[in-house]
Amino acid sequence: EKGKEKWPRGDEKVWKDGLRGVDKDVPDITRSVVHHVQTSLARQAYNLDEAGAYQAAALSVRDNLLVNWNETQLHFNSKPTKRAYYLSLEFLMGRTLDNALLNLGLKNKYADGITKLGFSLEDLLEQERDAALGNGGLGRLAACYLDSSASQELPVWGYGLRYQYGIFQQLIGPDGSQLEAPDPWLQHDNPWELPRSDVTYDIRFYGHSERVDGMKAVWSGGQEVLAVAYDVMIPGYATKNTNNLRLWESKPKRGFDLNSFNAGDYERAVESSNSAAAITSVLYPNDHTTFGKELRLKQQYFWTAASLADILRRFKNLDKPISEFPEYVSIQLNDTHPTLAIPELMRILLDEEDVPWDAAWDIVTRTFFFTNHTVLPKWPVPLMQHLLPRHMQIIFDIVTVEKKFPGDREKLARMSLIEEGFPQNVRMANLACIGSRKVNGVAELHSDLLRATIMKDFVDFFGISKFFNVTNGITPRRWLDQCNPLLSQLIADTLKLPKATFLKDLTRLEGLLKFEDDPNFQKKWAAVKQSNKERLAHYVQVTTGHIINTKAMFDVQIKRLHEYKRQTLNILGVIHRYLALKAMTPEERKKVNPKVVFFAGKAAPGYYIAKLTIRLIVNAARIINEDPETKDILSLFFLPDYSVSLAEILIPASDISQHISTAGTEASGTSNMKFCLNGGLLLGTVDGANIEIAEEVGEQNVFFFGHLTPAVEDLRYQHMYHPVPIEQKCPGLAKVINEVSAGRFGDAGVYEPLLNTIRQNDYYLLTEDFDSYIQALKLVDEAYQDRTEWIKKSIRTTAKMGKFSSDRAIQDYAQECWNIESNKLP
Ligand code: T68
Repeated sequence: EKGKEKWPRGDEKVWKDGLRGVDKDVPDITRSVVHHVQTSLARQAYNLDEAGAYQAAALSVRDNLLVNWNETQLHFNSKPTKRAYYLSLEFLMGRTLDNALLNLGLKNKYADGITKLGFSLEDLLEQERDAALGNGGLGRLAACYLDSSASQELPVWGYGLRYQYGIFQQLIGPDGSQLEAPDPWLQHDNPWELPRSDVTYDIRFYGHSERVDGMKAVWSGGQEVLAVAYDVMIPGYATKNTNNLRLWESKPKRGFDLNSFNAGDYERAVESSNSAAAITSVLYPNDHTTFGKELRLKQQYFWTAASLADILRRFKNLDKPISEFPEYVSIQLNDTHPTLAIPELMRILLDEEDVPWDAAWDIVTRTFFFTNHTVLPKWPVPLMQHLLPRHMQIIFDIVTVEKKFPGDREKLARMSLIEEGFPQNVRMANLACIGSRKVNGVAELHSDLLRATIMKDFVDFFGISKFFNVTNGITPRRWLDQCNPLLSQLIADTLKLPKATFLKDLTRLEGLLKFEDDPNFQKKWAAVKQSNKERLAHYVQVTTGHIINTKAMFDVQIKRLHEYKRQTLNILGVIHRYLALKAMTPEERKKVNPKVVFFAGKAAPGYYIAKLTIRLIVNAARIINEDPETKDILSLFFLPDYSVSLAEILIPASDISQHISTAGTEASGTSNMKFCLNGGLLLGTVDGANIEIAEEVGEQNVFFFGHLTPAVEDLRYQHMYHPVPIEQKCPGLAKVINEVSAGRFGDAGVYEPLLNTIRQNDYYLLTEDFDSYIQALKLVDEAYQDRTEWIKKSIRTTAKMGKFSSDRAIQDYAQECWNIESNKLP
């Protein structure tokens, strides 16, 4: 066994002493920070600003992570271990310093040390820029899963891309529209990554593929690009285990093309080197819809090919026959984005490892697991043929083999990897499905829908057991302890448990149920919420200048802007409320419970309708917040540039949050879980994980409204073929729409395209759900009047969130799919 070999060089004791890292004592911490100030930053106490102090503190914490990271890798390499790999084009990590300190259990000590050096840790934490290499739920889920894998001492690595620019920065222009600016997050040194200039792979594009014998081929020519590894340390909570997230950067293979350079064609030489660097330059800012773009396909192949080469190299160190690959490697495909890994592994096995077709396909289909999150991307055959000729050949070979399956023609056509048409398309979801051992959706309803609709033919063919559910989860470390330290402490004090107990086993929160009737506890519970509301109000005051009434109910909807998520329903509901308030007498208004509504979220830059919704929210806020008659009882904010860090302030402050997608459209949702964990109640449709949340906390503790999934299809059909004018269908909504249309919130005319989506075929069924939505909002108002009962609901909600820990979700994957085991560092 490698780990038991004799010490490689020098005196083991001397080495071990040096490797022990920073001791957990304050003098050692300050010494290490000062050391980094002097050596890494070449500064002194005289010229150190907060940004510098943050860098030095981060480098000092990073030293701890590196020691643990190294030990973890050594530990898992010391004997052949099965590993799982999470392939995700997005990892929405947010900030690292606070999380790392909490996971290492060093936060208080560092706070003391930093204070002694004349800074405040809280201020330094604010210096860090979010790592925002993701669009929304899918990317944040990947980040939560890394935290849970490390915290449970599982051998899991993430693989992704090191984009130079993350999700764009959102600005609001003078007319209320979203503007986009780049996010150069790597402008300052990033202390949380480790460049691995020795870990590189050549990745080929274009060229031609020539069959050599049978199913084998040689792929040559074209363009070669270098993939360079950057490692990001992922510390587990209350464990030394520290996993790895490996991100790839693209670089030209040679500085530039010397042939062109010598021939005097300088521009061409630089162009090809630029085109290599372009691959990982920017995250595509479209959630759900990016396909058809050559650079996007290049990103997908570059990343899957580099990751697979790396995984194979690690496997080869084990000296096992290639047929045992699936015994040591499981690969989870996060949506269809990494599906090219399937033909890529086939290519390696066939062309480089000399494995016959059937044996290769057997290895592939025992290695991959596929999680579906949303819709079904397709890639045009001609584009793939040009960029990846060998992979297109393999996909056609898979189709040839598929054709030998028995079955009726129509069904085969539906299941085919190739969609006929001009041009033909490759259906990535079908490829991911047939190339994987198992397929899952991300909440019960979503998995049921998959099995009943898009995967139905595959269920008939492969059997139901290939298709299963893993309900999403969130990490309680970041989404309770880090973002809501007061609540975490109150829970620990009340349950008389160390935080680590419930942060590692979230079902322990159920212990809070015993205290729901205790007035003293209720008071403390309410005080925590109040102080989080004040923290948010402070943020809003500093960033926008507005003063918020923190005694008001805080109502929050924060997520990507999307028609299906129906922020439009929310803003029209707010306007409805405003009009109702305006119609009241001053006496009547005095009885109304004040409310502050918060929105945040980005729209894809090309998503015109979603951007109009932002504009309407912003401009409605400008009118409503200035209205002296109502501003004390209703105000409205669109907080720009939504991010993980902003979510960490908003979520703990919410009394009620909205998750109001048209039934059957939100695969799961994960912020719903975050709000509930922090004692916010939920107003939502019967969709995604809302359903399972209600099952846990009890339907009497959530506010449901709207049509159910089975009704949606029929309603849409009626809208299509038997349209009814909106004045008739939903007079309340018609009135609101008319006010907007008439220019009451500025810009008469500009909102017409948005309003027409509702007036015309109303695909997302706002006219169908509006009345019950308004009714549900009324119930929320009434419930909030009875503050004691509200607090009890809030306590019960938090207490029943155990199921939604990402630790549980990761255990589901580890057992159902990956077949890997925990292995704690001594
Ligand atoms: C989300 N999907 C689901 N996609 O919408 C959400 N897509 O219901 C679910 O909770 C979450 O995944 C986690 O399972 C996304 O976030 C994307 O962001 C995306 C990005 C690029 C391309 C396609």
